[in-house]
Amino acid sequence: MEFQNQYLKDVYETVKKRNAGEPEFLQAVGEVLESLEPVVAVRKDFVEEGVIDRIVEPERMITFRVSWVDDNGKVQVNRGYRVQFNSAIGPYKGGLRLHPSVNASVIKFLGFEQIFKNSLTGLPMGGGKGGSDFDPKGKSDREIMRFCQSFMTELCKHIGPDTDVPAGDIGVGAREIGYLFGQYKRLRNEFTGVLTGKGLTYGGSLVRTEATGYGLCYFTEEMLKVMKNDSFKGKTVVISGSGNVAIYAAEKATELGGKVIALSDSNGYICDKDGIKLDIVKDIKEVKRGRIKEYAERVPGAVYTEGCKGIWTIPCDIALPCATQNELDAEGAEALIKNGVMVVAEGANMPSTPEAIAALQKAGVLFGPAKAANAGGVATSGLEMSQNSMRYSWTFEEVDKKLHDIMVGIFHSAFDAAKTYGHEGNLVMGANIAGFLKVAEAMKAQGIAY
Ligand code: NDP
Ligand code: 2IT
Repeated sequence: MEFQNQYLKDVYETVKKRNAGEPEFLQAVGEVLESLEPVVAVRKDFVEEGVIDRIVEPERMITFRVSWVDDNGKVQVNRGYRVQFNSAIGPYKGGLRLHPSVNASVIKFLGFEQIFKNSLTGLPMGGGKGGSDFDPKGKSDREIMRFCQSFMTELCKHIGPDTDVPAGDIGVGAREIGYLFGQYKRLRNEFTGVLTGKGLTYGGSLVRTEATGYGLCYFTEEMLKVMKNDSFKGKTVVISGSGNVAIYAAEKATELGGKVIALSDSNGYICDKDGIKLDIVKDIKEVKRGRIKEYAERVPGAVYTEGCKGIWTIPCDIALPCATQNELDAEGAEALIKNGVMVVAEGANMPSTPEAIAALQKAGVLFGPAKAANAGGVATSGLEMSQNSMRYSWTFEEVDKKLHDIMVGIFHSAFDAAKTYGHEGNLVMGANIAGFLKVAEAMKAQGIAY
């Protein structure tokens, strides 16, 4: 990480010292600080107010024991986390991730990115994130329920509809949100919009399930239109992952005229040159909670390849990484470039390594960064919060239209900020700068707590 500005350099040194051994967090902070070079050059006030020193330190980090009893009567212990990173523009907001790779570094990188993403949506939401190293794979519904109840028994002391509003992320979907919500209500005797991604029968919003994937495609469509006078029509699309984000990105990409030919999970990827049949994917992943490999067993002509990284060697026009952090590295980027990729837009959080981003940008590939491109999920969570406060429900069309307009707005905020600060076309810088400015102004206005 090379900084020209001495203040940014000093801040990053402190962050490195204070968060040693947290590579994902340092990666996320490094990228944002780099983007802020042209901002600090003209905004001495932010330097004087220590805004950047403050924004890189979470307001609060909660770590707790989650003990639960498995189906064999054996006691299991996991570690739970919630980082309440920044509340300058609204209550903490962000998902919960259940995956064995979860640790403080992963939760802090996600919480940090969430600050800027939420700001970009234009809705009043601060940044937070949480989760546990619990592995949901192979667990029964009852085990998931007992884990979620134990997790919420502690988490409920720290959250609330005007304080901190969690939602889903990897390993947390409608089933888990239901168990978490039930336990919150039981413990607090309160029916409130304390979580988003709720079921439609108890305060959930239409379109929240589809929102991240749909939003990613609305963003990508606008990026193609403005920057290349083009669209999804007739394009070959490769999508990594086969979870919530990947499935609904595939659905909308297909609706917009693209042909999705590949999906993956952590074991391997499938390629179906005729176009992926999403009803089969939904049955495998959403109904049976199975593996993507089963697609090739069910669909003649589809091919399964072991190992997930090879997915980027499939020739495509549009690549949408929708699985996890650092899944697209320099090698993957080079393979995409060699095969003539036109657009990479991130559905997952930080899926591309810094080396991959540099290679793609150098090759002139349109690059839509996660903070902007995947903000549709949390934006629709924000719309769920509004509907809960009003005790009202909008129709599918109403929410979808608002989501579409928010994604188009996010593209233009990022595009315009990049231009204003002298880096036209660089949406990584544009998204970081536009997201930062609103939060920084709010932090400055609210003063420093001595
Ligand atoms: P899901 O749990 O629904 O699906 C995750 C998918 O990614 C699965 O196919 C999973 O495969 C794969 N995956 C997870 N970890 C790895 C890994 N280490 N290596 C390879 N593949 C992996 O999660 P989501 O679809 O909700 O989340 C996907 C990404 O999108 C995450 O980065 C998340 O932070 C981000 N995101 C999610 C939002 C949401 O609203 N849900 C909003 C914005 C961003 P397997 O089954 O083998 O584990
Ligand atoms: O990374 C994300 O933006 C999410 N997992 C969604 C968060 C939310 O509060 O809906």
